[in-house]
Amino acid sequence: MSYLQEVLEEVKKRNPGEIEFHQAVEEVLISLAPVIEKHPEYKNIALIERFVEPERVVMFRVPWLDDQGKVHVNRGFRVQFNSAIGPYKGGLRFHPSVYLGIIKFLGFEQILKNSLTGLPIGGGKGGSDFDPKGKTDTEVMKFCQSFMNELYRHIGQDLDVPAGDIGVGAREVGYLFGQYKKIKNQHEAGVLTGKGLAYGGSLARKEATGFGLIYFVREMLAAHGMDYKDKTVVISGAGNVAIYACQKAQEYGAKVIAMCDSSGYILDEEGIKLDTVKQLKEVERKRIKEYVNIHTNAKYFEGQQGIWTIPCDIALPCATQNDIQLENAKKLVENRVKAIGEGANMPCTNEAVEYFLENNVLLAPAKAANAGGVATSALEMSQNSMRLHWSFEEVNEKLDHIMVNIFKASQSAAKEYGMPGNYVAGANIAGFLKVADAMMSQGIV
Ligand code: NDP
Ligand code: 2IT
Repeated sequence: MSYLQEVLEEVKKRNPGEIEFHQAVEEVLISLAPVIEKHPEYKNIALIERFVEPERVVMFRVPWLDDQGKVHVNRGFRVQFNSAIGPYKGGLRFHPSVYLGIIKFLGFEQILKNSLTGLPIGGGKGGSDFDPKGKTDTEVMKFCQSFMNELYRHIGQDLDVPAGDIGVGAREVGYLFGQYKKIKNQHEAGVLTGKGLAYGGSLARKEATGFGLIYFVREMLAAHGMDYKDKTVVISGAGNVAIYACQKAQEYGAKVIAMCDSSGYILDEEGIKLDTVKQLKEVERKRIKEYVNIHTNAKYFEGQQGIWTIPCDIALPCATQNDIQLENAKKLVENRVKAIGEGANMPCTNEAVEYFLENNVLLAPAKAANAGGVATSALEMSQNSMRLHWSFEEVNEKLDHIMVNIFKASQSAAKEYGMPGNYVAGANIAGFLKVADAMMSQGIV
């Protein structure tokens, strides 16, 4: 058995039941084989064994009172995975499916993603099995305050800097920040990112993940002689990432025809009217099916998975993990999809990724393609440290530049290690080499 295979088997044995974590580790370790061949010294210092083991895991009780006075108990998590290149950095996810295996997969991916940004941020992730859906503002606030009553001990602007993810947006970050400030009696702006603009947030952070995805895919298409003009695009999700991916794709002349939430999808052959989606999702917090009441030409289909049966040139999964499974991948290829851009984290199963690559579909992997969000979070931290604000244009320009660099790094690593055009392997290798170098330099810690 090879060194990497041994480590993978050990990960599965030591972390029983954490299937998403196994999946994420497997995908990365497979692509590191040529790196280990070139650097046999990594084995002697157990570099990979250390890389797959979080530096620290915190799990805690989050009790809160609903509006009727009933007590609920949720579970909170923060996984501080790797601090080799900077303070732990990564979002918080509030979703009923959250358990340790999900947070560990996200934290593990975040190490390499953050490395790819070229900015000084380590990898971490957190969250809770709390479901914000159907809760009142007061209930969400009380939950966030209780969550922070424990989390504050473990975070700080030079220690660990959380942000949003599924179910955590500006509203939740605001309540979390308010409670942190109350406990610490200090306006430590850089402790959280994705903040409101009135108290230290960065312009363009809200747009950053979606815009960044579109910039990365633009570079990938260009490298293969294509662009967005008149391309048909299908986007899963209707949250933060999906909305701003849609906006930028439309600006580049693409025709986005479908979006979804976890209940079902809308198909608008004339092109999605994004203002309606923003109003329904960002303002009213309603379901996507309401869209067809406003635009009667559009159709709504119950069930989210059917979205992948729609013929399109570019598919952008921006909802959640394992959204595109092998069967969906086969259907997309049959319908002649040209490119996949992963806006969500691990939205394609490993089998689906393999199938796309075998069938010469361009694939922009999540840890490279959605890194614009965390990169802009790091720019928010910089602005907080300097106590100043950059304009929207300035941040957006920096973001574009970062995405171009991430594409180039993934492209050249893929080429150097004998897999040209395989941006999945390229991103894993480019991200890993910097982390490995930093870990090597810092001794056995
Ligand atoms: P939001 O909470 O804003 O939106 C999530 C969207 O995905 C909603 O439309 C939601 O539908 C849908 N969704 C969530 N879970 C499921 C599910 N199990 N099945 C089907 N649809 C689902 O989250 P974000 O847009 O912020 O995050 C989307 C993805 O992007 C996640 O994978 C996240 O990790 C990743 N990401 C986010 C970044 C950020 O800056 N926000 C940065 C990089 C990656 P519903 O409302 O019905 O639940
Ligand atoms: O998955 C991700 O990169 C995020 N949810 C954003 C993390 C961040 O710290 O901005």
